[in-house]
Amino acid sequence: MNDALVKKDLTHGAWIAYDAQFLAPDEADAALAALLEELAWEQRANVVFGKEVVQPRLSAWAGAIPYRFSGQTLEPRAPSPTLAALSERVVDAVGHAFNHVVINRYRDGSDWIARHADNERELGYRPLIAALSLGATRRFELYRKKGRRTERKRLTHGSLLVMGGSCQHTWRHALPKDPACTDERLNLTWRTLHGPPGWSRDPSDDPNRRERDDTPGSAEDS
Ligand SMILES: O=C(O)CCC(=O)C(=O)O
Repeated sequence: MNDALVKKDLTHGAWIAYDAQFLAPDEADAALAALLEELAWEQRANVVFGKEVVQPRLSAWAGAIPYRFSGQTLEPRAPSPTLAALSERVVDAVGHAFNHVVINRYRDGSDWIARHADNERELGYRPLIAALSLGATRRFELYRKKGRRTERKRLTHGSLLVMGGSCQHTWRHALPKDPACTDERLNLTWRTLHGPPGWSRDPSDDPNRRERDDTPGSAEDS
């Protein structure tokens, strides 16, 4: 990871790293305008207990492998030119071979994403997730799965946040509504899919259970 990404340890081997100025303001402005224009935006639905629930945001994506989460599948899609260029920069900065990106478009503060973890088996053990924010500043929250520990971060235009270690197994994250926010925001999250939906290196091994049971905590962890 490059030095501009400042790392902070959470609990139980989870960490985040943040670079507020990953893109210069003019680069971030240009990327935002280009992505709004280039991408094919959809309002998709999750399937929860057999019922379709329309997502409170728009989305787009790119990757050569289908990605299934929340009861829906994102079929393979080629990246737009701006997305391809941003992917190269993120791969370089983080030093990790990401191969899939999901873009969430929050039209204003009434769009949001609920608490969840990016922990599908095909993301493997301790996945790295890199998230670029463009547009309005919004409050991002992380919550320890057990206990009450919370971490809040204001994600600004052009910033890059990386989540790593056990973060997707021992913590959840969300972008809550913000009634005061009237502007649009894009968030691009890069991941590495090791295989198609349901892939696992060892089908008897559930990384989420392994982390819950085995991850040592320090005296300050809750
Ligand atoms: O918009 C954000 O900052 C969070 C997005 C997110 O959690 C996700 O795409 O999994």
